[in-house]
Amino acid sequence: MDKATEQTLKEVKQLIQKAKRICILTGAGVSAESGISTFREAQQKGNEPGKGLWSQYDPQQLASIEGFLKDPEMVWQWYQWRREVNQDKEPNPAHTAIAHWQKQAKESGKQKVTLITQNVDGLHQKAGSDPQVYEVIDIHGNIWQNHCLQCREQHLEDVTGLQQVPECQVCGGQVRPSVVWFGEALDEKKWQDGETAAYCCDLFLSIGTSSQVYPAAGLMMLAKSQGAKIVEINPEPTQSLVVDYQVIAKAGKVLPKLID
Ligand code: BJW
Ligand code: ZN
Repeated sequence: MDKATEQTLKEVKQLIQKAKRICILTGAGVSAESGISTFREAQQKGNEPGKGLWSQYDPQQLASIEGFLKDPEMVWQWYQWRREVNQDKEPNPAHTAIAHWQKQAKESGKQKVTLITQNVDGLHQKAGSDPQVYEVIDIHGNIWQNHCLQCREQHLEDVTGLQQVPECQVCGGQVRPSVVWFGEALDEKKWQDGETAAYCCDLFLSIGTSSQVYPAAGLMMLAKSQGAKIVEINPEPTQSLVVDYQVIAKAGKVLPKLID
């Protein structure tokens, strides 16, 4: 690690120690070190090299309501494939450090740490950021859950290996993954909780996200408008103008150092 990064880390560590209300926004980069392709990387490479079938499709087209309506089977199979790829993946030191921080903050009562994740892979939860215990908001949903497109009934049955779109037993509609696609509104309660956390925080950490997808990307601006310090952790820094501290490094490398 170079001198400049070491210095930034030192300053960010001090900010972390002083902060009372922390809001963390994570993106796909946090799961990269667990072996899950980031969204835009997948877009460039066509998911994973050698994964023939999907290399000809654009994830941005598939992760949309238009994509599903046009070819439900193909989109369903894409999610089935991603679930298969994700099922053996484990949290990495970035997930663990955040979970540890949430636990420590709750026990000491000295800090409030809200985690907002755009990731649907469930790895934060697997690392111990349990939404039943801590403030954890999965604003883009969860790839492991399904619901009916038509009546929104949750479908809890095991769909492992199922290649055809399941039919809703209540209304006969199509069952889909419970994730937020392009063009869809985010869950109102989750979004309100996320906005409140960003609005009230004194320190905002943006970790492993390209900050290109709205409304999530707007949370950083909201925090800044209320005087919060903004820290970004990303090996490829974004162009965001509101960032106060840029930690140009992998999340799994630096988060355990920042939070101990
Ligand atoms: C590392 C690392 C390491 C690598 N350590 N870092 C305003 C302006 C312009 C457009 C819009 C706007 N408002 C809305 C829109 C439209 C659209 C949008 O934002 N489009 C943009 C592309 C321009 N937004 C929407 O449609 C949203 N809905 C909406 O606004 O609805 C309005 C409405 C209201 C009322 C009624 C109806 C509608 C919904 C957005 C949903 C996004 N869904 C997805 C798919 C989820 C399901 C799935 O996974 O299949 O969410 S898209 C995809 O992008 C996914 C991600 O959560 C999201 C964000 O991506 P993320 O996490 O930032 O990943 P990457 O790949 O972009 O970046 C990874 C980063 O990690 C990189 O920077 C790397 O360098 C870094 N990295 N290794 C740390 N080791
Ligand atoms: Zn239904």
